[in-house]
Amino acid sequence: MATKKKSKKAAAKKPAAKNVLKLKSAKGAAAKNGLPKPSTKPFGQAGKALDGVKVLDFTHVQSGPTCTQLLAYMGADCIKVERPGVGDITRGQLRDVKGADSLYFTMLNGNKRSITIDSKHAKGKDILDRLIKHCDVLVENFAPGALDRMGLTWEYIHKLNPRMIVASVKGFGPGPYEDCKVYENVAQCAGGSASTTGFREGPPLVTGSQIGDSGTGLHLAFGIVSALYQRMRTGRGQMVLCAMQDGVLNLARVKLRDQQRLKHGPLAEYSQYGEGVPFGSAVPRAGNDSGGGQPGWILKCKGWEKDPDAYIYFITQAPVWAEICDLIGKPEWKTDPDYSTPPARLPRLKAIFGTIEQWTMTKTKFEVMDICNKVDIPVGPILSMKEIAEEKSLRDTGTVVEVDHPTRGKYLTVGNPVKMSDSVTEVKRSPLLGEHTEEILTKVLGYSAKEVADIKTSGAITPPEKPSKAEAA
Ligand code: CAO
Repeated sequence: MATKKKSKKAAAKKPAAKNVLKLKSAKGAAAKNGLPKPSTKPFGQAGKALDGVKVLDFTHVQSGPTCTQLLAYMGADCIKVERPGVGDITRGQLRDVKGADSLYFTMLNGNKRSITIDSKHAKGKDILDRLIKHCDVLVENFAPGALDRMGLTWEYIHKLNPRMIVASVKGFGPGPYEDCKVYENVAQCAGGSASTTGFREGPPLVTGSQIGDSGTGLHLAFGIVSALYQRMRTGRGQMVLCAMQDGVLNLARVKLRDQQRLKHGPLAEYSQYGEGVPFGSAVPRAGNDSGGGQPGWILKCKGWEKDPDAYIYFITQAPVWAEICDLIGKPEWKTDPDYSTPPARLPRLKAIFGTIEQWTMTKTKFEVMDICNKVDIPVGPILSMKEIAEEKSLRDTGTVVEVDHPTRGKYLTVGNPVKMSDSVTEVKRSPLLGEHTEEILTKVLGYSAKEVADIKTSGAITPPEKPSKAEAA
């Protein structure tokens, strides 16, 4: 004991220099990794994750813009190239306010700058060349072959800027459909989502979530960030391709899991098993069955007769079965061999959920949520978009953000769903068509005032003049 005490004392007396030395060697190790010294700035004040990354944003509609908006939220400078006079087609689609950019556009193009360039005009090509030399990443989601037809092949871009990452969304990867144009629902159908969504008795269904467009945009953003990281080692760019079919399949992978399980017998957690309906050779539609090993279903709540969203998703998670039995007034099910174990319950799920529903129908979805969560039963209210738009906690976290727009006024958008402690997102409104053309030409690309004047008269950044009636005649 005495020795221990002595050594403790001795340690306390050790000169601080030893500790300093240790810190020094830790610093040395960090330097060997090529990492700078840890910032001493407070978290959230050391810039943003993608500060300094320059993106030539050649995207349109939804999949590509989702990707570049995420990059912009993370701090990248996204320069959106749009066709003079027209812009991204979604500016004018599903318009709700006359003369203002649609919500379709504004909600997918925040935090970006807009420049108009006719990519098929000789001077327009010159501007694009300068942008390619300036930027780190080119993102596009044109129809297959469109970028090549502009003369912007991979070989051309790579020669001009070997560090450039060229990232594309296409409908399909190489194969029989590679030349096809693809929209959201085509991808949902071709990626295995539609055949596994809906009710057994009904047709395939597409989902309201844009897993083909926004889902693929998300995948592409991950590819771009990975390519940027690899470039730190290799010094060169690469092509990044995300096919929408692949993106949907990645999100529907549990169904490919089930396809393989089918070979070994029926899928016991699908309610058709309990109902005695035989399985075919492909994964069936499973209605509202839970995708995992804990059975769940959507149940009516108080007010369902008038409110189409008065429902709750209820999961009969095995570890809280006793709590469920007590809540719904069936304490005897805790010990009844027909109900007490998960396998015993599987053939009876429909009746079990029917009984639970008798209880949920006496409560609002929020009351069910409160009561069940107190005893750890996993449930989820079916929230309408109105409820989500008004939900205070989503506003507080910056997931739903209100921004002001010069022509449409205030609108709601979805902020960055990824929250980072040292890269804080400030959501900014989408740009007007060509709002930053002059700024980018002069401040980013270094064109002189005289050159800008020439470009303006050349027609490379302005819509083609309509011929006067006299000329047309
Ligand atoms: N200046 C001049 N021309 C321009 C231009 C510019 N700034 N920007 C685009 N264009 C031209 C393209 O060069 C192309 O011309 P050509 O076909 O004559 O070479 C033309 O505009 C149309 O491009 P597009 O074929 O991509 O557009 P589309 O409306 O016909 O098709 C879509 C739209 C989405 C089906 C198709 O782009 C596509 O399949 N993209 C890949 C998959 C994808 O992203 N789908 C998601 C759609 S929703 O997010």
